[in-house]
Amino acid sequence: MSAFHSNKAKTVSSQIGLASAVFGRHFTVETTAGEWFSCVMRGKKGGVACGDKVEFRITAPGQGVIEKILPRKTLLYRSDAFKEKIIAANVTQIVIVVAAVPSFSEELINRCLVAAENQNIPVIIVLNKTDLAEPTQAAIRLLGLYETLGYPVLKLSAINDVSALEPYLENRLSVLAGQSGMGKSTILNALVPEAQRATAEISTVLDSGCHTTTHSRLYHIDDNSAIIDSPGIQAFGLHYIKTENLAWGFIEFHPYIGQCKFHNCRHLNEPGCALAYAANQGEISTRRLAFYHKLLENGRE
Ligand SMILES: Nc1nc2c(ncn2[C@@H]2O[C@H](COP(=O)(O)OP(=O)(O)O)[C@@H](O)[C@H]2O)c(=O)[nH]1
Ligand SMILES: [Mg+2]
Ligand SMILES: [Zn+2]
Repeated sequence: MSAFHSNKAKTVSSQIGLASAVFGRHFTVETTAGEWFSCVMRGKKGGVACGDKVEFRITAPGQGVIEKILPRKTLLYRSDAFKEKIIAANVTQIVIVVAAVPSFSEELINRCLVAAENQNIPVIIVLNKTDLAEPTQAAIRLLGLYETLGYPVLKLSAINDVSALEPYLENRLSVLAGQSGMGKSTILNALVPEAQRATAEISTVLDSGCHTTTHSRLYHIDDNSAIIDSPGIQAFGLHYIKTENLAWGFIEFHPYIGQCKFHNCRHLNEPGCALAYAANQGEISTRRLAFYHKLLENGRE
């Protein structure tokens, strides 16, 4: 072969892969052939998220440079006034994990639901640690509201058995969301034994500052199902949701949007507000309307 041809052969090796691990500016990209490459992004740009389909060029055995992120089907991210952080790309389901012990934040559930509705991503809520029977009762009552809104609430004791979760994960790319200590790593290790994510003991104050999960990773469950574990999902800044779009994040508000007396009603104290009326009539939950108000008024960081 001439020198011309062999040079050319070196430069045409652009490939498509899946970003399956993100460590700051370093990425693992895997191909459908099952090869793994340690990659960086071309130039200074970051922005590759776990779950991204990328175009990359092999630069050395096992190494590559990501040249392009392919268009995303969904993008789950959070932001405050200063910066935004991508949590995962292309996910088709969010699994919110909560447990009665330690106590969970209902506000975080609501923030997560707003982000999910914004991207049209289905959600399931997993109530873990149901072996802790007594505290679990109160959590079941609280989560009843979300069940009536149409979000499945699955009761689980991950230290015993996660098989009830498996059918929900089939043929989807899911992302695990939830505060530290809820049992996400325990669930993941049970689903994907080779994951071996470190589980954290959260019994002491010292431990609570030590997050053992430090980077985003995608784990294959089978050929068509995978799950992403992401550290960035404890806080859920919604700075990017515009005021006029916030109500759309509350699924049961949808029928009332546009029915208020004022077309630019913010659903606070305006006269003729259809949402306030619906809450008075018991058609929507005052708890959810209060979360809406909180997000509207206190900023969405
Ligand atoms: N009782 C009980 N404890 C659990 C269960 N699942 C996880 N844990 C414990 O909760 C703690 C936090 O779990 P971990 O998986 O690290 O939570 P993560 O921070 O959400 O990843 C660990 O001590 C786990 O052993 C469960 O189903 N029942
Ligand atoms: Mg963990
Ligand atoms: Zn209104």
